Amino acid sequence: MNTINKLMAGTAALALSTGSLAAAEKWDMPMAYSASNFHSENGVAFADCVGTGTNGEITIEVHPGGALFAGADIKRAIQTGQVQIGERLLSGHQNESALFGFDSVPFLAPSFEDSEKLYAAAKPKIEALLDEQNLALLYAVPWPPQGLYFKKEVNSVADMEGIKFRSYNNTTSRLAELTGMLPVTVEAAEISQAFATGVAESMVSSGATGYDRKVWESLTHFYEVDAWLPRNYVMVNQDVWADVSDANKAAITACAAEAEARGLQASQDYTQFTMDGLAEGGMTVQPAGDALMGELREIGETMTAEWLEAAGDEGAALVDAFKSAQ
Ligand code: PCA
Repeated sequence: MNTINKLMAGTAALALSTGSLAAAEKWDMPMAYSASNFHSENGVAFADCVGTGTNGEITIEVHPGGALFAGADIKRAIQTGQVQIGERLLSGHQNESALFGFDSVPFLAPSFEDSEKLYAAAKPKIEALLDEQNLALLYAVPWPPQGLYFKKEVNSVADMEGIKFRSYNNTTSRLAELTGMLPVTVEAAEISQAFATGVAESMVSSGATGYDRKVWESLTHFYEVDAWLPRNYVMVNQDVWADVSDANKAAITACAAEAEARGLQASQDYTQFTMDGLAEGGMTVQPAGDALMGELREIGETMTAEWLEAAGDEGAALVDAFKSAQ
C-alpha cells in the first residue's frame, strides 16, 4: 500500500467507526414506580434486552420512582419527544379519552384471566388512540387486583364516611365520591409520605403497591376486593420509532413481547407474595366482608354505567367483544 492508499484506508476506517458511533442512540425511559416495583424491574430487564438485541445501537436508561418525570407527566413527555420512551398507567388519562379507562371499570374483569381477555378486546382501539397521539405501544402489564386500604376496620360503606382517600385516576376519585370519602390525588412515589403525614388515610390499590411503599407503617387493614386490574403501558415516540432500523425494530418488539409475558407472570406471582408481606408488616389482610362487597358492587354498577356513557359506542363495542370472548 502506498501512502495515499494507506491514508484513504485510514480515513475509511475512521468514517466507519464514527458512522457506527453516530448510529448508537441512548433513550431515556421514565417510570413512575419505585425501583423495587416489579414493573420497574421488568423495565430494566427490557432495557437490557434492547441493548443486547440491538448490539448496543440502542441503549435504554431507566429512570424509576418518578425521578425524571412524575407519573402524570410521562405520557406527554414521550409524545412531545422530551424522552424517547416511558411507562404510564393509561387510566390516568381518561380526561383525554374515556376508553383509556377500560381497565378500571369496577368488577368488569376482576381476575388475571378476564383482564387478559379484556385487554385483547381493547388493544386495537388503544393502539389506534395512541397512534393519533404520536405514540407506539410496545407492551402493557397489569397490576395485581385492586383492594382497599384503611387505618381502621371497615365493614360497610358507611364506615368510610369522611376518610381522606388517595386516588390515582378518575375512577378512583369517583369511587371516593360515591363512598362518601374525600379524594386526594397522590402519585405512588409519594404515598408513604402522604399516609405518614395524614394527607391520605386510605386508598384502592394492589398489594404490590402497599408492599413497595411499606404502608404498614401507617395503615392497618387491606381488604381484598378484586375490583379491577389497571395496566401500565410502555410507549415509544412515533418519530423516534420511525427512525429505528427494521432489524432493531424486530429486536425491540421481541424484547417487548418477552417483557409483557414476564411482567404478567411477575404480577401474578406478586399478588399473594405482597399480601403475605403486608400481613408480615402487621396488617390485617382479608377478603372484604359480604355486606361491604354487596355495597361496592352496587357502586360498581353506577360507575360502569357512567363509563359506558362516557365511552360511547366504542366502549360498548369493546365490552361486547370482551363478553363474547368469555
Ligand atoms: N398501583 C398503582 C396503580 C395500581 C396499583 O396497583 C398505584 O397505586 O398508583
